[in-house]
Amino acid sequence: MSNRKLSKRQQERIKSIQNRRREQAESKKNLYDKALESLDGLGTETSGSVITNYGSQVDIEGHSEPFTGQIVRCFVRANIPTLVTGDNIVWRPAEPQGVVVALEPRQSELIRPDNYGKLRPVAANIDRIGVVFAVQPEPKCNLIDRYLVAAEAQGIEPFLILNKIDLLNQQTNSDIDSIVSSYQAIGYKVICVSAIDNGGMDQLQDYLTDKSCIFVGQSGVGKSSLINQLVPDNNSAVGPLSEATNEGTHTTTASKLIHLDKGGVIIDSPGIREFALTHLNQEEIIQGFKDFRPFLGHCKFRDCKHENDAGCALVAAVAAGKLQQQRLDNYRQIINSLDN
Ligand SMILES: Nc1nc2c(ncn2[C@@H]2O[C@H](COP(=O)(O)OP(=O)(O)OP(=O)(O)O)[C@@H](O)[C@H]2O)c(=O)[nH]1
Ligand SMILES: [Mg+2]
Ligand SMILES: [Zn+2]
Repeated sequence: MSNRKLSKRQQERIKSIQNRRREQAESKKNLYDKALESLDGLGTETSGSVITNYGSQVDIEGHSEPFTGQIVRCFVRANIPTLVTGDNIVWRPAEPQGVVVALEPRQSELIRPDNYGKLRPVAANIDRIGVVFAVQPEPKCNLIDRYLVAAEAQGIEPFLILNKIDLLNQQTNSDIDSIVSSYQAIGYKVICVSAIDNGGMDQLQDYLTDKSCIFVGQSGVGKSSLINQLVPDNNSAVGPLSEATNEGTHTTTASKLIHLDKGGVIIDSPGIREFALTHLNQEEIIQGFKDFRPFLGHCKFRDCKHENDAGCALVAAVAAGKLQQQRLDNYRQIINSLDN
């Protein structure tokens, strides 16, 4: 009896979820149909790429004549997955807005789970991830390591950018130096720059030329400032650090693709506080610590947790000075955070 009751209730719940989904899909479709009615002279299909996604609409750049290089605001056909900066698309021109009608397959994508655990692409078709940190706000190596793991898992080459070297002084110098040298020791490229006095910018410019790169990192590290320096025509909003906390104030709210004068593209992205890695399994995470790789498979026990287990090859490597304690700590922190 109770079984039947339960299953009836379950059935009702499922029905109501399905109804809600149908209503949502229909309202999205109605919006799209209404939007189409308001358009004049829908043109033939042509290629383009996504510059910025504003939610219900996107800015795209035309790839073929007569729209080459033009930025056009577009609606997005209802059945298309969430578009992100860097996506290649098919669109149809119209007045006053165009319509995106198809998404081309992605060569690469940076993805991360949103606050509800749902996977969201961040950017597409990128070949490098520039993880930006700065003398101020204080660097968070755990966040840097999370970006490195995500990049390794996605097969996109990461590198590091230390910004605001104009602020280095005796007090900050040794801490920052040790962060830079620790990542260099692992084999990551670290480019040290200042967006204020232009120090190191030529090296950064050369490293980005002809590549498709995204700048990621904490709010306030100077991602947008660096892009404004790299591309003088670009005028992205830049915001001060909070006086109370010395943290960034989340100035950039949507990713944006910008062309580099010497070739290649750079994507500015909103600063983030945390980067969950719940979409990766333990194996993918540990493989993302590339300095661990020589020691993996050498622990005494196959199910070693690399905590206080006897015969742990990673712990031994730290004791022998072959691996950094901070990296092992960050790995453990990431693994423990997966349970929450
Ligand atoms: N001293 C110094 N300040 C800098 C430098 N680069 C950026 N800033 C300052 O740092 C603050 C934050 O810069 P933004 O470019 O807005 O930082 P962001 O990383 O884009 O921040 P979000 O968009 O919030 O993620 C601003 O007050 C900039 O003027 C630098 O090289 N040196
Ligand atoms: Mg910004
Ligand atoms: Zn171990």
